[in-house]
Amino acid sequence: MVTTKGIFQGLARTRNAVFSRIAALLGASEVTPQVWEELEELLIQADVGVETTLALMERLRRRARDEAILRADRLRDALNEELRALLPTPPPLNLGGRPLDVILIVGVNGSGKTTSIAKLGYRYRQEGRRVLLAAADTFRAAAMDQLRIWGERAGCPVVSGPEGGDPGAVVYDALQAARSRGMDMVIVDTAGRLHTRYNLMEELKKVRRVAARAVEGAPHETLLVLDATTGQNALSQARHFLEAVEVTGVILAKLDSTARGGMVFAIARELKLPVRFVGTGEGLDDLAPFDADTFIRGLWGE
Ligand SMILES: Nc1nc2c(ncn2[C@@H]2O[C@H](COP(=O)(O)OP(=O)(O)OP(=O)(O)O)[C@@H](O)[C@H]2O)c(=O)[nH]1
Ligand SMILES: [Mg+2]
Repeated sequence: MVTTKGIFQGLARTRNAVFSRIAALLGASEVTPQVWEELEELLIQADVGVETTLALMERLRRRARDEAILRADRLRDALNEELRALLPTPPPLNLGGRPLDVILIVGVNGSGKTTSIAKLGYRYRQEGRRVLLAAADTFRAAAMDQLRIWGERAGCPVVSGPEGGDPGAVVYDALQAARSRGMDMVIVDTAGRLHTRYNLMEELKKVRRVAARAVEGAPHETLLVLDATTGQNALSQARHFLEAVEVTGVILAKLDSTARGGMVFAIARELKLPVRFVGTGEGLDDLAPFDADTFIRGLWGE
């Protein structure tokens, strides 16, 4: 049996390294200039991002003035509200209600794409979906083998092609195979090499075109996997993807390995993308659907 780690446990490092210090800081009786200064520093440490931190600080200062906030515990309540306001609740994922859902997974190499795909496949299979995985990362034979192994564990068949082959052809084959085998969901793994960024982005566009021609409206979701341990770098990488392909949401992998959970706020504010899932470990069960209230309570340890 695999253990289930929710967002709460996934946030242990962020909570212990940063938010417990913010809680301690804002447990103090009075809001002093030093409290403001330290709060700003701690938010940046949590990888909320400079831009988002400055915007938050400005809103908090204004509220402190307008609402005559003098006590730090009231400032903490205001911070909580402002953090929550940064995470609007998105509409449900655009999945279900059609014969075949197609999810495209993109992201730089090593970010956690293949692992996240296995976890997603496992999760949807448990919900009774019939899930097929497409190994469109044809650049490395090892990448396809890795997906095949994960697919076996997750109970999802995998369609791949020859090493170095056309990723578009793999997607085409996978969609045909899904139809003929009565599957109702295909999750597509893609390559993530940034040093050939131009080719990568052209490849992703082609994969999308192939999917769109084969299945109406596909891909129905394009999820960008970001490695939470890389903090603000992940955001700049994300921007390159957003320039080239339409991304509908984020999977934030490796949240358990980092104190940078504050990234979620920067992703929402600066990329305008909803975080849909977070990775909380290396097991099949270590993927939690993102929920803003649970996330924020998890930061404070509530
Ligand atoms: N702790 C932890 N590790 C993770 C998580 N997600 C992925 N990993 C690890 O991160 C490493 C890279 O994951 P992959 O899924 O291979 O990443 P990828 O994006 O497919 O990489 P490429 O195929 O090389 O582009 C692996 O060692 C995974 O076990 C997570 O949520 N938590
Ligand atoms: Mg991979």
